[in-house]
Order: sequence, then structure tokens, then C-alpha cells
Amino acid sequence: MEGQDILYEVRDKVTIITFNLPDKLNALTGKQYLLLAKLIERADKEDTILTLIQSTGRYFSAGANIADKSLSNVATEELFSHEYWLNNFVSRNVYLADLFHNHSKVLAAALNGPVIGLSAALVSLCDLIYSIDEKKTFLLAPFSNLGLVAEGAASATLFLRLGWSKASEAILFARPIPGTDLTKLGFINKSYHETKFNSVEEFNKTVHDDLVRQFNGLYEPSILENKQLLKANRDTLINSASQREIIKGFNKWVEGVPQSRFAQLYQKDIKHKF
Ligand code: CO8
Repeated sequence: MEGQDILYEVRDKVTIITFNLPDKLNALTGKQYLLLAKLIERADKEDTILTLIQSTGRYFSAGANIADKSLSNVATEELFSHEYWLNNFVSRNVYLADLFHNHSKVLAAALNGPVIGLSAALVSLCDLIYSIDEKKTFLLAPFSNLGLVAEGAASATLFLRLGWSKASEAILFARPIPGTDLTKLGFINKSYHETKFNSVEEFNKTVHDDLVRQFNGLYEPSILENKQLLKANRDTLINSASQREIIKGFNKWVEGVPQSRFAQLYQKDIKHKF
């Protein structure tokens, strides 16, 4: 049920958005990514300081749902048409990346596990990133393995946050970047590996409470204005990367390459490199 796939709650001046598809490792269909976009837009209008994105189960998110029925139920001629991909890829991805990039609240992610694909790109647009355990977390940008190119401004954010060399490993060769490296490079603000949690929910609550403690007592309008100032540094990079990526990605779908790579991955004929 759509309403249960991604949960929404406001608590202590924090909007909490929770991926709730643990059986699918929180892989999201096109429709669910659009729901996420709408929830981020709603969170932007709340009387809050922070928006926290968290998850359930063993993965934060396995990226786009490669078994998305809206792909398999499409007539062949439509599946290779400009119209289909302009509607189902270009507009949605640009909208989603733009909402994350321009979110007016402090945007935080609590990684309960690995993050892949478009979801990894969206996490890379967050201001603050926490991990339940760096040894159980990795970031995978598998675009080169899927016949795609970077999405969600990942070609800019990974370069900015990981540096040229690691970003090249991640994006060119679709290599997972281990959480330990993500911490060393400053991508992860804090790994909670020294804390014993009985559940992911306990970890999520700890991150929420720690964040509330961090902004408590500060002058709230200044926090949000400072967020805008920090964000302004990356505006040009993000916006130009997003535009370049989307046109290249669109051309790939019209060529039909990702459709067949997704099918091969689903049938386990190809795998990601670990
Ligand atoms: N889509 C759908 N289902 C998934 C996905 C996924 N991305 N990932 C995992 N699942 C499901 C599995 O099918 C399985 O379901 P079931 O129990 O019903 O068989 C369940 O989650 C558990 O998965 P595994 O048994 O495979 O668990 P493992 O620990 O062995 O492996 C992996 C975990 C490595 C994550 C593996 O599942 C995998 O490789 N998944 C695919 C990841 C992937 O390639 N995601 C796409 C990234 S690309 C992207 O996000 C941008 C594309 C933009 C597309 C826009 C379209 C319009």
C-alpha cells in the first residue's frame, strides 16, 4: 500500500521520512520515488529545522526497483520512445534532485545499511549523514554496470564529497565505496559502531535525538539562513551536472541499453562488483 511504503511524521521540529520496504531492501519504483519527492516538498513547508530520511531493515535503499512493473507492462514501441522516457525518467529525476538540492531545511540521512543508485545520489545531496556502523555500510553507484550514467547530480556530489580519485572509482568502475572510506573522507559525519542497538528503529531514534540536541538552544532562523549560504557554494556545480546527466541518461534509455541490463541483473545474468 502506497501510504505505508514511505512513512511521514513530524516530531520535535524534525520531519521524519522513513523508507518502509525492508523486504525489497527499500528499492523504490518510479512511483515511490515520486512519492518521496512529494514528501520532501511537504517537509519543506513544515515549521521545522530539519528533515531526516531514515530506513528499515538491512539496507538503507537498493536504489531503483529493477522489477518495476511499470517497466515490464509497457508496450515495446513505447519502452524505446522519447515520450515515455521524457515523462518517466527526465521529469521525475530532475524534479527529485532539484527538491533535494534546494530543500530549505537541514537535510540529514541515517544510514542503517548500504545505499545504491539513485538513492545514493539523493543521500549525497544531504547536509549530514550518519551510519549505524561504517563496516556494514557502503555506497554503490552502479551506473556503468547498468548502461546508465550518473544520476541525481552524483557526478558533482561524489566529486565534491569524496574527491576526484574516489569519485572516479565509484562512478567509472561502479565499485562500492566502503563505509570506512566514507567516514575517513568526511562523507559520513558519524558512525555509531560503538553503540549497541537492538533494532534499526533504536538507531533511528538515537540519530533523531542527537540531531535535536545539536540544534536545541541555537537561534533557528540563523541555522536555516546558514544552510542557504553553504548550499550556494554548490549551486552551479549541482545544476549543471544535473542537466548534463539527465540528457545523457535519457539518450541511453532511448537507445534501449539500460532496459536490457536491468533485465539481465534481474535474471542474475550480471551482478554488481563487490
Ligand atoms: N529492485 C527490486 N528488488 C530488489 C532490488 C532492486 N533494486 N534490490 C534488492 N531487491 C530485492 C530482491 O529481489 C530480493 O527480493 P525477494 O526476496 O523477493 O527475492 C530482496 O530484495 C533481497 O535481495 P537479495 O536476495 O538480492 O539480497 P542480497 O543481499 O543477496 O543482495 C543486492 C543485495 C546486492 C542489493 C542485490 O539485491 C542487488 O544487486 N540489487 C540490485 C541493486 C540495483 O542495481 N539497483 C538499481 C540501481 S540504479 C538506480 O538506482 C538508478 C536507475 C534509475 C532508473 C529510473 C527508471 C525509470
